[in-house]
Amino acid sequence: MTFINYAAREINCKIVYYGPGLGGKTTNIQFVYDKTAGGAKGKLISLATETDRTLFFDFLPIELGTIRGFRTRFHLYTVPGQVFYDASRKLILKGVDGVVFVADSQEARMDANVEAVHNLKENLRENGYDIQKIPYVLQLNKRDLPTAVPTPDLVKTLRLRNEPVYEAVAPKGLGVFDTLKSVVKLVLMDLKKR
Ligand SMILES: Nc1nc2c(ncn2[C@@H]2O[C@H](COP(=O)(O)OP(=O)(O)OP(=O)(O)O)[C@@H](O)[C@H]2O)c(=O)[nH]1
Ligand SMILES: [Mg+2]
Repeated sequence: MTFINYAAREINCKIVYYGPGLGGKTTNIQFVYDKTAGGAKGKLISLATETDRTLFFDFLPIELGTIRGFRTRFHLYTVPGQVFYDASRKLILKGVDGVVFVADSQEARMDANVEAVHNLKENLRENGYDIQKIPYVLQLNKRDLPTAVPTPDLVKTLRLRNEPVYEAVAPKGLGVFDTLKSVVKLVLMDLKKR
């Protein structure tokens, strides 16, 4: 639900990072925050538990230039991945324009990945969105770990449609901006269609 403010000549889009607990969603937007120039970013707001797990969401507004005279602002959100925060996840998906699924490549997290994909589908549906149609990118994070499952296997299990797939090591920033640029592009293409 892109918000276009004609008076202020602004386009506001919402991107949600979704995925299993500890998969690296917060690390992704933390990296974006660290590498984005001061003028182009707002405050990174994180509501976290004492152990740095996302409690409600993280929020980061960034500005990505102008399109036909409109300033475009992307609001990046992460959901809390822990299973019992489902009500928060559902709420955070309201008004979403694009989704990044951050998968944890570790073998031991495969069930959690599959469950999170299923949970995303369900929560999108309950908010009136179709996972087959919404701008969507799959990120395979934690590629640096020795227990990482081979990429083709992850793709086979987790890819939902022909969505773009990126390998990532979020703390090092590998794949982080490729993923973001890709979902931004899909959101803007989607916007053009309307
Ligand atoms: N080795 C490695 N560790 C990572 C990677 N990405 C994230 N981590 C670590 O994994 C832990 C969890 O990362 P977060 O970004 O907090 O995970 P999250 O998905 O936001 O977790 P929740 O908020 O609980 O849903 C942190 O200790 C990160 O440093 C990666 O690519 N490789
Ligand atoms: Mg988090």
